[in-house]
Amino acid sequence: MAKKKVKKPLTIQQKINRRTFISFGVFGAAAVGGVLSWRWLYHAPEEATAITGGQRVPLRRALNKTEIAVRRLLYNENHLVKTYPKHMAAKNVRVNSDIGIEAEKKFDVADWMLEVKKQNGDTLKVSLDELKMLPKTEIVYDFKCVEGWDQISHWGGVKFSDFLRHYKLDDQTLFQYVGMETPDKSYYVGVDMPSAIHPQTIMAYEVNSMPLPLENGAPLRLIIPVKYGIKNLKRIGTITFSNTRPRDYWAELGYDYYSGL
Ligand SMILES: Nc1nc2c(c(=O)[nH]1)N[C@H]1C(S)=C(S)[C@@H](COP(=O)(O)O)O[C@H]1N2
Ligand SMILES: [Mo]
Repeated sequence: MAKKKVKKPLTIQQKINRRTFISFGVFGAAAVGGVLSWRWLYHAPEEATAITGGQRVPLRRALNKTEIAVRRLLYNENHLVKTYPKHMAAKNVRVNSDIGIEAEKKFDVADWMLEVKKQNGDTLKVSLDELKMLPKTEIVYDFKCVEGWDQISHWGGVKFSDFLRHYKLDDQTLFQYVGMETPDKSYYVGVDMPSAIHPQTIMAYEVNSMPLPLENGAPLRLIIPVKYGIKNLKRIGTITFSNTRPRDYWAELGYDYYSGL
């Protein structure tokens, strides 16, 4: 019968030595790994300066992934923003910021038409009267500006999703983003599709049941309650659809592209 080889048990000192060796090994590998990944990131190409810029490509990729994950965790696109009874709406609606709609700039509401540029190159032109024939949606909610003020206000217009459906633009919702610009192209926003087709997002032509004043965005402005004021573009001129982020006035200046509430 073959004699079983008996392993000699390790002494305490041997055990300590072995553990020390292993932990230094692990620690050292981690350190080398850290330095290597830092060098990899440091030498990685810089992203093109566009919507966002000045970051290494892999880092931006990670940032974007984190943004999406955090958003899914904290924010459900289907939740409804709190609404209020009409009597609680401010009688004097604030006017804030007029980029692209400056009073001295010549603009005639009568000449205005909404331009929708489809991805296949087709352009659809819609008049205000045509928009007013669609079902009207009203909302009273707390409008919030990143500058620190908010105001309960009452808006009326066409639900963006109703508009898309009516003009057979449903296929455009397969794109990830909607871009909107003022007719003079000096103020512009990009909005993720889930927020654009959110049931409370409207293109408003009324405030307090009256036609929208020019300084609040006449003839048509975006009211997107799931976003801060900066995304609520006044005087929509053109609408586009894309899978890349449309240019965004405030994101270019460092504000959060998403700007959700
Ligand atoms: N064309 C245009 N739209 C705009 C702006 C602007 O400067 N130009 N400012 C935005 C900001 S920062 C806010 S808070 C709201 C203000 O809308 P209100 O003037 O109707 O209160 O409009 C948004 N839409
Ligand atoms: Mo704002």
